[in-house]
Order: sequence, then C-alpha cells, then structure tokens
Amino acid sequence: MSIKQIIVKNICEYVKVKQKRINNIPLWREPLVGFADANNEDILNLKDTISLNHLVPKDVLPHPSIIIAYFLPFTKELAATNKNEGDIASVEWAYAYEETNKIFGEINKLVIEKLGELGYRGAVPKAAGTFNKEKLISDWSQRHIARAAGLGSFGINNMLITAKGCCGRYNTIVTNLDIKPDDIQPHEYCLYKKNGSCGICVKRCPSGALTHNGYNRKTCYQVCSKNARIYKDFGSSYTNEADDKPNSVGSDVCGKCVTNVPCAFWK
Ligand code: B12
Ligand code: SF4
Ligand code: SF4
Repeated sequence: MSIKQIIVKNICEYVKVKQKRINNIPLWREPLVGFADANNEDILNLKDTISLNHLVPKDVLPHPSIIIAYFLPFTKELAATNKNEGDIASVEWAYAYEETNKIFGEINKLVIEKLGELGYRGAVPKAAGTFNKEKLISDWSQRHIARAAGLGSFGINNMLITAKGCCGRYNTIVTNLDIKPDDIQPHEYCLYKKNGSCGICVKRCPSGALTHNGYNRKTCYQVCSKNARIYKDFGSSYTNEADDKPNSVGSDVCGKCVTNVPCAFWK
C-alpha cells in the first residue's frame, strides 16, 4: 500500500468508526482526500491574495512539501434537515458543525501520529481554529489549499465544490511527505459559472449576502450570529486570536446556500 493509500484509509476508517448521529441521522459520508504541493504558487501567494497575516506552509512546519487536504461530506439526510427557507438553521445542522470541527482535531492527531510511524512529520496551524471577528477572515484558508490539492472549484455560493458536492467541511495538515502532489482539477462544478444556469443558492440566501457577482461576509455573519444565539448547547468551535476563548456564544451556522441546492451533492 502506498503512503497516500495509507493516509486515505486511516482518515476514512476513522470517520466510519467514529460516525456521530443526531435524532438517528448519521452526519458524515466517506471523506475525499487530496495532496497539495506546499510550494504551489497559489499557496505561497496567499499573503497577497488574502492578507499579509496569512500563513505560508513553512510557518507551520520546517521544510514543508505536501499539504494533506480532506473534505468531510455530510449525509443527504443531515442536509435535508436544513432544507427549509428562512434564516434559521436546523438543530441537526448546528450539531454537525460543532461535531465535525471536533473530529477534525482527532483525525489530524491520528494522521500526524501515523506520519511519525512512517518517518515523516505533520502539523496544523493554530490559526485554522480562529478568525478575525472584524475582518471575518482567517489566516489559514482551508479552501484555497483544498483547491490546490485538486479537491474542487469555487461556486457562486462561495463554497468549494467537490466531486461529491459542497455540503461538508474541509481540513488540512502540513507535512514533509516525499510523494507526488495532486494537480488542481480543471472541472467547473458551479452550473452558473459553467453555463449561466441555476443560481439557486442566491435565491436560497435569506440575507442577500450572496448575489450572482459576489458574497458579503458581514451580512452573512449577521445571520450566522443570530443562529449562534439560538444554538448554544453544542459548544462554539472557533476561538479568539488573542485569548483562545470561544469567539461566539454558540454555533455560527446557516448553510442555506449549501443545502437544497444542486451542487450540494452530485452523488
Ligand atoms: C471566517 C469564516 C466564516 C465567516 C466569513 C465567511 C467567509 N467566507 O469569508 C462566516 C462566519 C460569515 C462564515 C460563514 C459560513 N461558513 Co465559514 N468559515 C470561515 C473560515 C474560518 C475562514 C474563511 C476565510 O476567511 N478565509 C479567508 C478568505 C479570504 O478566503 P476564503 O474564505 O477561502 O474565500 C475565498 C474564496 O471565496 C475564494 N474564491 C472564490 N471564488 C474563487 C475562484 C478561484 C479560482 C479562487 C482561486 C478562489 C476563489 O476567494 C475568496 C477570497 O480570496 C473558514 C475555515 C478556514 N479557516 O478556511 C470557514 C469556512 C469557509 N466556512 C464554511 C461554511 C460551511 C460556512 C457556512 C455555510 C456556515 C455554516 N456552516 O452553516 C457559511 C457560508 C458562507 C459562504 N457562502 O461563504 C466552510 C466552507 C466549506 C465549503 N464547502 O466550501 C469552511 C471552509 C469551514 C470548513 N472547515 O470547511 N464563515
Ligand atoms: S447552487 Fe447552482 S449557481 Fe449556486 S453554486 Fe451551486 S451550482 Fe453554482
Ligand atoms: S450561510 Fe449562505 S445562505 Fe446563509 S446567509 Fe450566509 S451566504 Fe446566505
């Protein structure tokens, strides 16, 4: 078995064994895993494309070579709980948000241990678990890296859409693995970008944050914050940059633009 296969197997099996449920609904399907070249220009240029504070792989691990990016797709049953219109997410959706962020920590630990056994190193930046509440951006963009790892293309819903759809979440691990990286994949998954059709995500967005031409993160955040004031029971995944305390009173969710839309699931 190749190193890539060992890593994929470990991630997929862990998710299977640790599957969580709410109201008898399983949260996750089988993950997708990609391997980005840590020295890819798109990644090295993130200080220019996102912000000067954005990290580059060598800030996370000496001599980085490959970044493992993985997508944890939600189940269709889970997504169906959030299909209603309006700006209130389902309770199941809020639970899945927190539990997925939790399992990311466990998967990352497992993979880093596995890498150690194989004679390699892996690390994740602290910045991945925090974002600036004024600017609403993170210093570690999971999606730019996942795109560089060949996992998908950006839709007008501002989500990275994969071969399994966009309804799910991403994580990444910087490594010094000595393997061939995957290429950025050329397929355009968004139907509006592909042929001007669809646009359903824009109609689904309850706040006007999404338009055919862009995304307003501040408007979106107002909706997510409203949900956080409702969903306080499952924790609050992200922390303040300064003091490591939760940066929200609850779960910052909505997700109407990734549920009940064609690109949520292709299969
Ligand atoms: C801060 C944050 C928020 C803020 C601000 C959102 C934002 N997009 O700016 C708030 C709280 C409002 C929010 C809301 C949501 N979030 Co959020 N959020 C983040 C977080 C922590 C940081 C994002 C960030 O600031 N990155 C820096 C910015 C500048 O980069 P970016 O977001 O990757 O945006 C770039 C793309 O849009 C890209 N882009 C767009 N088109 C194209 C085309 C090309 C060719 C390229 C190269 C790039 C590109 O350019 C943008 C700017 O450079 C990430 C996790 C992380 N650490 O990455 C999750 C994350 C983006 N959120 C996620 C989700 C699911 C949500 C919500 C659905 C909430 C929910 N769970 O119910 C909504 C969706 C809003 C939306 N439509 O974008 C997922 C997205 C999964 C996916 N399939 O893509 C992420 C990646 C979390 C994860 N671990 O998976 N979020
Ligand atoms: S819902 Fe349609 S228009 Fe919106 S991102 Fe998905 S495919 Fe593109
Ligand atoms: S999460 Fe999506 S649907 Fe909800 S407000 Fe933000 S952009 Fe609109």
